[in-house]
Amino acid sequence: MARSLAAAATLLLLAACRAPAPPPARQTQSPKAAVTIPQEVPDLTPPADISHGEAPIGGGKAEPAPRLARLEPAERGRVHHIRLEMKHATVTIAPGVTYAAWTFGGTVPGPILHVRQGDTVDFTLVNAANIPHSMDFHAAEIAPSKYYVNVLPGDSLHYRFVARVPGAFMYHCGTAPVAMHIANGMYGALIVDPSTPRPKAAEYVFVQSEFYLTPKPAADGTVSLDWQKLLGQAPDHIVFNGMAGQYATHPIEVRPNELLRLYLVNAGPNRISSFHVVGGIFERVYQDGSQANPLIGVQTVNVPVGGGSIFEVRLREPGDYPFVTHAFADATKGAVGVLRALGPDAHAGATEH
Ligand SMILES: [Cu+2]
Repeated sequence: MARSLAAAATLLLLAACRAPAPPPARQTQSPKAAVTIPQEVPDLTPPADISHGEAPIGGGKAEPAPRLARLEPAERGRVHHIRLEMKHATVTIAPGVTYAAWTFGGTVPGPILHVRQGDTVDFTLVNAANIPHSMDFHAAEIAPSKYYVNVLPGDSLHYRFVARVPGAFMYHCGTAPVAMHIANGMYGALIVDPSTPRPKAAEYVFVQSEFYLTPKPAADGTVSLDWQKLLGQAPDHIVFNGMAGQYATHPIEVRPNELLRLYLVNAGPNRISSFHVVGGIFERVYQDGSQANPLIGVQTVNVPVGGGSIFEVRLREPGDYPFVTHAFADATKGAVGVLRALGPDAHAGATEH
């Protein structure tokens, strides 16, 4: 019995030795190679030592951020002559990262435009770039086939529209493929105040957007769009007003208990913004800018891609209050800032504890 078992084992061993060789792909993978596959291990050192400190937070006397978020008042006239030049430019999108962008006016986002309900926008678009571009104003009600047309290099386009509906509107290049033109930086915000003015507040505009980077910089050090990453919706940076974490390193100084009005326009091109102020509860949220039925007493509200909502909040005591998209992969990638409540209380009766 023992002998027959030994003989069977020998036969099995011989059979194994004669077995066909494994496929070449497997043969070339040594055990050492298998264990040296790089792992994406996050750095567990927090950039800042407070809740939601997803980026380093600036201390001491605050310097202005590279891009001011404060909303300038609308000009008094009822007709706004706006001329935007489309040009390709190098912009800084994160510390040490320069991007070969397509722009309205040389910046990403383009200029924040501000008018009142019923005002006329008299618009001239000039193409100073070397490929066709166009303009789509979400605040306008006009025929895209007439006005949102491609403008050739060196050419221009002029049209007018009435900003009939109040809100926080996106504008963007609508030339196909639109995702490419938006991801390269061709967007901005147009704020339309209602004809009955909103209550006085400190007002700020944030345009959220994404950048998808080529793995290696060009010879001049700039990175540019990685189209496959865009299609896979895997951005490298998600930013407010064109630069990762700029309002964390340069907090926005406000006063305790003053009414803050935050306009959040989500340019995308892909990611929903789940906007939230840490340590605050929104008094009112005008969803997608609608005046009807504002949300009252809410914590987090989604802003769809291509939409813009208006958030009102008061910070109840001095301190640093991060604002984020609560989709935290996106906050980690740069969509975080800080509102710093400092100085005298905006009104008596502030909570003390
Ligand atoms: Cu374009």
